[in-house]
Amino acid sequence: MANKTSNNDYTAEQITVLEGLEPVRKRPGMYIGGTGAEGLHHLVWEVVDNAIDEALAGYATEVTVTLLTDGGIRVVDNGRGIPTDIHPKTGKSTVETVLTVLHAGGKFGGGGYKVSGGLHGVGISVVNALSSNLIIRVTRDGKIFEQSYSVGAPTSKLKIVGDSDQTGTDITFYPDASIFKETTSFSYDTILDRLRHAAYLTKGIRTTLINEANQLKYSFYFEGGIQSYVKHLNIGKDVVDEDIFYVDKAIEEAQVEIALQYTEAFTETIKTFANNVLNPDGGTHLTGFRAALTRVVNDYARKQGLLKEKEENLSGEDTREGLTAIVLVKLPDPQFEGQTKNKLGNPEVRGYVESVLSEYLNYYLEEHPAIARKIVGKALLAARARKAARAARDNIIRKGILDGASMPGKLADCSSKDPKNSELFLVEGDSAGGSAKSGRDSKTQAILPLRGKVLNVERARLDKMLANNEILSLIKALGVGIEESFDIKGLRYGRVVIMTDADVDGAHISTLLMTFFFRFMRPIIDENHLYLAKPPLYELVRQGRKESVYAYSDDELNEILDRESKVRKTSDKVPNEGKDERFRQAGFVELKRYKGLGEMDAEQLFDTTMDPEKRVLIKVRIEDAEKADAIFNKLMGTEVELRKSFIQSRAKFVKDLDV
Ligand code: 0RA
Repeated sequence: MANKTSNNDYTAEQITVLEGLEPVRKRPGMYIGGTGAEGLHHLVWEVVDNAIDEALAGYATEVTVTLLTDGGIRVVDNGRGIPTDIHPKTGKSTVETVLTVLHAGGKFGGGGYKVSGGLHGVGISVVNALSSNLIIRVTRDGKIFEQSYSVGAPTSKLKIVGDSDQTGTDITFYPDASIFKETTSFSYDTILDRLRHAAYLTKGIRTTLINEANQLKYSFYFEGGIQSYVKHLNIGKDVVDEDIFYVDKAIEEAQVEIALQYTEAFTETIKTFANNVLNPDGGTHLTGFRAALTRVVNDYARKQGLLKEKEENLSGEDTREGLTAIVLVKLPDPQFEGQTKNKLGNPEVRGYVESVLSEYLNYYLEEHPAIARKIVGKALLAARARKAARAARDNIIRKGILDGASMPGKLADCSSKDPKNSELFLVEGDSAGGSAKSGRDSKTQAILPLRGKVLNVERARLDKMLANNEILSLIKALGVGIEESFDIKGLRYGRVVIMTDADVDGAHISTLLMTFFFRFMRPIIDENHLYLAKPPLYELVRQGRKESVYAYSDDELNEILDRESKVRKTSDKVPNEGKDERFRQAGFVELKRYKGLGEMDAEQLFDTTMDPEKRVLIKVRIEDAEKADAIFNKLMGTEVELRKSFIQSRAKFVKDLDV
C-alpha cells in the first residue's frame, strides 16, 4: 500500500502494520457494514462503545464527543486510559497494539461484559485503518502520552507530552475520504440519539455531544438508568400508575435488567438490548419476556377471580397493550441472528429472562394490588376490543364493503388500470380536491379528497376505524384490504401521494395519514409507494403577468432573487418584497405567499405540484422506524396540549420526517 507517512523512515514495521490492516481497507464493508453514512458512523460507535465499556467496568463516568470544524471527530473518556506499557505478544505499546492489530480491541482477558456486539466490536484498529489521520492521547500513570497515525500506520512514536493526575483516553480521527466516498460528514442527530441511549442504559454515565461549529452542546445523565428511559418514552401518555417496575438480577453468567410501565395508549413499545446494543428484531430475551408477562398476568387474573373459570386466557397481545418496557441483558458471548444481525440468538437467555421476570413481576403484582387490578383490567378491555374488532372486520368482509367492485363515490379514478402508471393523490379538503380533479391528468392520476382531520388512527381501534368513511374510502381505493386480509398485490396505484397545505394543519393531516400507513399498511412505505407532494410556498409574479416563478422554500426564493436580479445577497431571512431591491431588478411585481392548496387554480396546482415533469415529490421512508414511532406516539398520545405544542414546534420537521 503506497501511502504517505509524514516521516521518511518507512520501516519494515510499518509495512507489517499496513499489511495487518489491509483487509480492512480492501473490504471495509466486512468490518463496518458498508461505506455509506451508516458505515461512517460505525467508526464513531466503535470508539464510543470502547469508552462505554470503561464505564460499565466501573471506571469512566464521562464520554464526550466533539464534531470538529475541520471534519474530524473527537471522543474523550475518563476511563483508565489504554495501557502504554509494552504488550508481551507484540513487543509494542498496548496503545499501538490496540490501534494496529485487528481484533486486538478487547480488554486482553479482563473480565466483565463488553458492550460491543453485532457488527461493531471489531476493534479500534478498524477505525484507525479507515482514517486518513488519527491522534490518540492517553492520560495514565501521571503522564499524558500522544501518538499519531495515518491510514492505520504510526507516523510518530508514543511520546510523553505532559503530566497529569487524571486518567482517560482521547481519540481524534478523520475518516478517509477515499473510503467513504459518499460522505465523510457526521450526523449530529444520529450521534445524539446514540449518546442518549448510552446514558439511559449505563447508570451513572454522562454523555455529551458538542458541535464545535456552533458550540451546540447536549449532555445526558440519567440517575435512574432504564427506569428513566421508560419514563422518557411515556412522556405525553397517561400512565396507569407513576410507579415503574424494575428488576436487575444476575442469573448464571448473565445479568437481566428490566423496567416496565403501562400506559393508557394502545401501542406496545418493548425495546430489547444485549450488551447495550439495540436488537430491533428482538430475539430470545424478547421471547422470554413475553412468555413470562403473559403467564404472570393470567395467573394473577385467575387467582384474583378477575378472569372467570369459563373465560379463555388473555392473549399475549392483550397483556402488552399500552406497555412500555426496556429489557436489557448482559452476557459474555452474545450471538446475533438474521441477515442484519439484529436479533439475539443465545437460547439460554430466554429462560433467564423468563425466570427473572416471572419471579419479580409476580412479587410486584402481589405487593401492588391496585396497580395489578388496573393492569388486568386493561388487558381484559383489550381482549374485548380485539373480539369487537374481529366482529367488525368480519362484518365488513361479509358485506363485501372492501371488495374491489365498488369504488368510493368521492374517488375520481384515473382511466389507466395499470398500477405502474397510476397514482392516487390524497388531497386535503374538498376545495383543493376539486382543483386537483380539474387540473389532473385523468389518464394516470386519481384524486381522493379527504375531509378534515382524518381520524386519530393511533387512538382509534380497528373497529372504530372501519366505521370511518374517510378511512373506508381510502382502503377501498387502494385495493389492498386491511389487517389479515391485507395484500399489497392488490395495490391499484404505484404511487400514493399525500397532498396537503404547507401549514400546521397540513403537517398534522399528512402525519395522521403516515401514521395510518405506518401502523396498518407498512409494506406500502417499505416498498416505496408513499410520497408527499411539495406545493410551492411562493409565487413570484412577473411584470405583465407572464409566466410566474415558484419557490418551494425560503432558500429557493432567495436563490431565485439572486439569480434573476444578478445581485448576490443570499440571506437566511425571508425576503421582503417592499424592501428587497432584487425584487424590482428581476422584474417581479408581486410576491404571493401560498397558505394553502386552495389558493391555486386547477392549472397552477397541476403545474406546480402534480405535473410529473416538474413537481417535487418526497419519498416517505421508514429509515428509522424507532424515531418515526416515537414521533407518532408523541403526536397521537392522549395529551392534547403536548401534542399541539409538539406539532407547532415540529411542523417543519414532521414534513421532513423519515424522508
Ligand atoms: C485495553 C485495555 C484496557 C483499556 C482499554 C484498552 C481502553 C480502550 C479504550 C478505547 C477508548 N477508550 C478506552 N479506554 C480503555 C484496560 C486498562 C487497564 O487494565 O488498566
